Amino acid sequence: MKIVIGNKNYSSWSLRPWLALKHLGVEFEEELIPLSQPDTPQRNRQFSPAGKVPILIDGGITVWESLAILEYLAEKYPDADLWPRGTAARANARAVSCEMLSGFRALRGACPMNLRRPPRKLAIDDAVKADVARMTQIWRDARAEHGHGGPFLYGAFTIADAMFSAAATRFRTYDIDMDPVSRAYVDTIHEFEPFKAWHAEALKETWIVPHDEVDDTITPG
Ligand SMILES: N[C@@H](CCC(=O)N[C@@H](CS)C(=O)NCC(=O)O)C(=O)O
Repeated sequence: MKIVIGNKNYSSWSLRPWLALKHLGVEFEEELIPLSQPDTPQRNRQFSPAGKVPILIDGGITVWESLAILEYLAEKYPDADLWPRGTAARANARAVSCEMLSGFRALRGACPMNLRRPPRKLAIDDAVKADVARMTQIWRDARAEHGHGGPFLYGAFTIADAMFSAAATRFRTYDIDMDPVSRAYVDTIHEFEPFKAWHAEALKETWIVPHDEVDDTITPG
């Protein structure tokens, strides 16, 4: 299998299926196509007509869209429980993963994933605050209702954690206020070995994507 990804520092959508691949412990190749270069869409379109990363190639099968890739992996490796086992937990995990895929646009726009940015507080507007409130409610509810078997949303690592992983980094990078349950969850993502491996590689990158470099710092308090 091969996964085509963007820069590890900025490509939040690439992070998601890459984490699942590492978690599965399967062998895979990766090809990194830097984001926001003049030839980026053209290079991405060599692999997928959608022209965006991530893209998974498994023999003759090409899958794009992060959640579709994760679904493909769940189907290919059914014993890995990439979705939680219980029907209620699985339904909930699917619903919140779809929310992540299609929503939280204010938070994603104002606080791009940028793993190299030293953590500093950012002034956030009401739309971002509303996204933060909804996201942390999802995390608290999942942890309370389904998270008894481990530190992830549904206990063990699942696709829902892959989907929220990039968001968790934003909470640290922009020093966003959160409740203790959400803070513990953000820490869990940062301590997850596959995430640490991605993060270490991100820190070595030197490409700059200017529109993802947000530096509107405010004085805390
Ligand atoms: N909904 C897509 C979003 C994919 C996406 O927007 N990827 C970005 C990188 S994170 C991209 O390829 N951008 C193309 C570019 O920068 O030219 C998914 O979930 O995979």
